Amino acid sequence: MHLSKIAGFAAALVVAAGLVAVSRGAGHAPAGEPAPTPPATTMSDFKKPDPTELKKKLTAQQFAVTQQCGTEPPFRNAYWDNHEPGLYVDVVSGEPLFSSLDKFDSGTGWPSFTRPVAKEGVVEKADHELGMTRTEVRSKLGDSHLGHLFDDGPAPTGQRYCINSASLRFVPLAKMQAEGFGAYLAPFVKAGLIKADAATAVPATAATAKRETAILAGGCFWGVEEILRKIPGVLETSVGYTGGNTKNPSYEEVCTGRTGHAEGLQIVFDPSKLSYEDLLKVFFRMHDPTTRNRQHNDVGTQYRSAIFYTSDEQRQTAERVVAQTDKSGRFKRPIVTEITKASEFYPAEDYHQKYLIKNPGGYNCHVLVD
Ligand code: MHO
Repeated sequence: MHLSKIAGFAAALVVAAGLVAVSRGAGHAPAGEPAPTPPATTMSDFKKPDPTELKKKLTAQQFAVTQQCGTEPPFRNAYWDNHEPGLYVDVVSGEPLFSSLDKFDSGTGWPSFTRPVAKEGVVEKADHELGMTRTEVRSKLGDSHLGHLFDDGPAPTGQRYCINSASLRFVPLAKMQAEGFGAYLAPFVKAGLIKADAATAVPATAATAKRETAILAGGCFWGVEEILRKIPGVLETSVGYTGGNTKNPSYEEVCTGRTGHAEGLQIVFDPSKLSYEDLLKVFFRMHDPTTRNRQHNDVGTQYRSAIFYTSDEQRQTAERVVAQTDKSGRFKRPIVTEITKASEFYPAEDYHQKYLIKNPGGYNCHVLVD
């Protein structure tokens, strides 16, 4: 671990010496601009969960990096090569830390920024490990270890915040408003990435927007979420356990196949943009509803195909879509998808949420077909 950080450090020195041209349009807003106000949610209320709780919520790597000052491998992490516009927040506390506008390709294999979104949002500490003095960067509220700060960055600050992806969660620009980070949109407007009216518009997830909830199960929830979260009209998704009897089940318990729970996806969608019927049609294009208690390699009741309806209207639509799909000849065998009234939905551990964003190339047995 330490060695890879030294290697990255050496690579950065090469970069700093001008041997490799890597700086790419970092810093779109002048340094020293007033820091935006924190998002609507009062972050200062944040209470860090105890280590046992955190171990359940985080991946082993997220825990090692944020709680034990670990270092993830370069190039094999979620965000080193992410070029999407948006905000990077602390994976533990959700506090805003870095902006894509300040991100640059450092060549080190770690996400690198010229500055944090707010200087007072991070804590810089001398670190004398590895026989050299470096500056450790930690988050203020979560007190997560984030990475290190070096003085060899590009303009406008000349600094390089070398950050572990494992300490971050990325909020795409399009979701910032809805997730309560509207106060951080102004620099993106200035950079021409979003229109001013879009930044001030009422977010789609506000109380005024129409919201309907659907709960679907179709095998390993990682792949189900990865496909459905991107369907236009889908506002929010969360993976979890539902349809069984055990209260607050853990992933390990559900894995035994004895809780009766299915790995499911709770979907909040805007019915004026996406009808429940169309959502179900997508559902039948992304999993095999004809294999009972099984989806590809994954076998067990937790992998069953199921529609958990949240209204009688949804039940009727589900029955109709199943009958139509059966008749259409799309599948050679009959559909065995269970249609059941929704019961309590228990959100899964944090490390399962948006799993394939956090673990690009991770296990996925779902594809969306025509
Ligand atoms: N076959 C996969 C399923 C994961 S899914 C979240 C695994 O064992 O990792 O059930």
